Parts: sequence; structure tokens; C-alpha cells
Amino acid sequence: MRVIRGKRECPFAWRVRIAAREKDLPFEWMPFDDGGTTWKSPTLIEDGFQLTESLVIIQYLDEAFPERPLQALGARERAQMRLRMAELGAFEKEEKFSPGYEALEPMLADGRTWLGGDGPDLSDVAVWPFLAQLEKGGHPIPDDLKHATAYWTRARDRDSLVSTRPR
Ligand SMILES: N[C@@H](CCC(=O)N[C@@H](CS)C(=O)NCC(=O)O)C(=O)O
Repeated sequence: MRVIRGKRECPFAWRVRIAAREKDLPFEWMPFDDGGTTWKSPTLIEDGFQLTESLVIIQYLDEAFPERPLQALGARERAQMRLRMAELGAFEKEEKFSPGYEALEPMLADGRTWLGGDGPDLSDVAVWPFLAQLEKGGHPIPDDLKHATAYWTRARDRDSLVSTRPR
């Protein structure tokens, strides 16, 4: 039994649900929006095992369940993925969406389909909820960032994102 708890609109909780979907791992989503709760958003619960911090959770899920991997095997590729996640962490501060967009564009400039290459990796999954919420909030990717714009056109319709969208 796997449960993901979190605030309904929380982008950090959304990235955990996306990662679970990408890996085809079943889970129950139990949103809470009670200000008095002591739960952290997000929290993963698996048979008594509890974990917080969205990036820790998605790395755990990928390592615990090796099917449908969301990380490259090589240490260098994994380091580059973690560097992307660190740089795209700019999106996590609401006022920092311009630096986030500026960081995203060159990561895609070699024409790759996903940040992870031919398939999405954890850096893709981690950034999608923020791109979605910025678009919804009236701060879409600037038109002149061609690679980032094309990337988001591909990502926004991905089943893992659409099927886990907060509602
Ligand atoms: N670094 C944390 C950030 C989680 C976070 O900021 N969650 C927000 C909701 S989206 C939260 O619970 N903030 C504290 C609060 O609202 O009391 C993670 O990646 O999981």
C-alpha cells in the first residue's frame, strides 16, 4: 500500500505523483488542506515507511523500483541530472521564474526531446508542475525561448502530468 499525502495544489506533491505514474507504481493520493495538520506536503507512506522532501521521495521511488528507470545508469549522467535539478530549483521560488526559464532554454538547445534525453528523467518530472502552475498563473514561457516552448508543448499533454493534475 502506497499513499502520497500533501496539499491539494502543492507542486512538490504533484511531482511525486508524476514520478509514481511515470514508473507505473500504484498509489493513493490523499490531499489535505487543513492548516492545523502536522503532515508535511508531500509525504510518502509505504507500509509504515514514511518519507518527506519531494526530491528525496522521487529518487527513492526510482531506486527502490528499478522498472521504468528515471535516472541514467552512469555516474556522470546522474550528476548532470542533479545539476539540472539544482539549477531549475529557481522555479521553486515564485519570483524566480525568469531565471528558471533562462536556465531551462540552454539545457534543451541541443535539440533533445526531454531534459533526460530520449526519455524523461527525474529532472523533467521535477520541473513540470512548476511550468504548469506558471502557465496557469499567467507567466508562460516567453515566446523567444523556442526550445523551452517546444519542450513544454510536448510535456503538458503527457499522461503522467494530465492524470495527476490537482483538482
Ligand atoms: N522542499 C520541500 C518543499 C515542500 C513545500 O514547500 N511544501 C509546501 C506546500 S506546497 C508546504 O507545506 N509549506 C509549509 C506550509 O505551508 O506550512 C519539498 O521539496 O518537498
